[in-house]
Amino acid sequence: GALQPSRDMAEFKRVLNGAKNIIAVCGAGLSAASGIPTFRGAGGLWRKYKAMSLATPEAFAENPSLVWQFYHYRREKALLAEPNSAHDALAKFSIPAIRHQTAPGSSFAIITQNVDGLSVKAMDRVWKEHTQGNADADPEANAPLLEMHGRIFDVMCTSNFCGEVEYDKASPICEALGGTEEAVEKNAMDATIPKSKLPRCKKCNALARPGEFDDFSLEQTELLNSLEGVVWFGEQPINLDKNDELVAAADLCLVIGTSSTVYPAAMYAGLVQMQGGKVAVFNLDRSEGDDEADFLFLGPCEETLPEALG
Ligand code: BJW
Ligand code: ZN
Repeated sequence: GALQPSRDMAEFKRVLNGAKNIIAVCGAGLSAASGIPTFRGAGGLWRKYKAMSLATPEAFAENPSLVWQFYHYRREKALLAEPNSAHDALAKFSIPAIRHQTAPGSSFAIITQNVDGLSVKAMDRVWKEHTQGNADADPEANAPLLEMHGRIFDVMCTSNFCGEVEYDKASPICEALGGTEEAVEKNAMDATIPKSKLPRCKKCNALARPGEFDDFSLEQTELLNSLEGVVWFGEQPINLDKNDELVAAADLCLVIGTSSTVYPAAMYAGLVQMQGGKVAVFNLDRSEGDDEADFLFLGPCEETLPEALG
């Protein structure tokens, strides 16, 4: 990496102009301006409970009520949220005709750790606006969006033998969780909802967890083996092979709104640099490893990113 990251936007734009394979590695700070609390750092939600201690299979096994309140709270936030100008800037940049004005001939992919679905929402809207009437315009083919930690609206059966997963935007997800948001805000979670009143599998009535699986085309046995929750510590992030491919090909890595403390996402920038590529960090504050970056743009990414990519 550089001795001192550059803060020079004009210089960044020259690097962008010469980049061939660009990836964006995103974290909770990308959605902060949309009203979704981050995990760590200023405005991080969890004072009483550390997010790290809630986002684990062990925490869920020990106190599913507590973990469900955490997820219910965030589901409700995500339901109300709209993409902000940083999501929109990335979505616009995913359209080749737009991107190729600043980065001619380049490819682009978004790897997000966020489970809120806001990047998908931004992509849907921006692609519709810019490709009116062209049914062939396929965002996935042009700019993959990888939600490596899953999706918060997926709800998965905890029974190994069932395999039921539903995309469920119900608000509240179950009666007992309805209205518990306020207690979460006040740091007064009363995590004593009995299992029988927490979300249950619609097929076999076992306890359900926030979850998803990543490939609808798999055969049944493979399917059962590939079941994923929203990805908790110790669990395998989704579609890692695809991430690895994109990272291996990248010559420019944008690191956006992440503390860069959670692996494997936290190591992608370093890998890109090791193969000779450049790294540009967009973060409100200093973050892990940013002194190694080639560029560092401190400030709200909803302001810095539209400028950098526009
Ligand atoms: C703004 C802003 C604004 C605010 N503008 N910026 C290697 C070394 C050491 C440990 C490990 C290792 N490999 C694996 C591990 C273990 C573990 C790990 O990383 N532990 C660390 C704590 C050390 N990793 C795992 O267990 C992962 N699994 C794995 O590696 O499996 C391997 C495997 C392979 C094959 C088979 C089996 C296994 C899984 C990690 C799962 C993380 N899960 C969570 C919850 C997801 C669901 C949910 O959302 O609830 O993911 S935890 C939480 O952290 C969530 C986030 O996606 C993730 C990262 O957080 P993020 O996005 O960086 O947010 P914050 O809050 O930390 O930072 C926000 C930033 O934004 C701050 O910097 C602010 O300044 C900034 N900001 N406003 C710009 N407006
Ligand atoms: Zn089930």
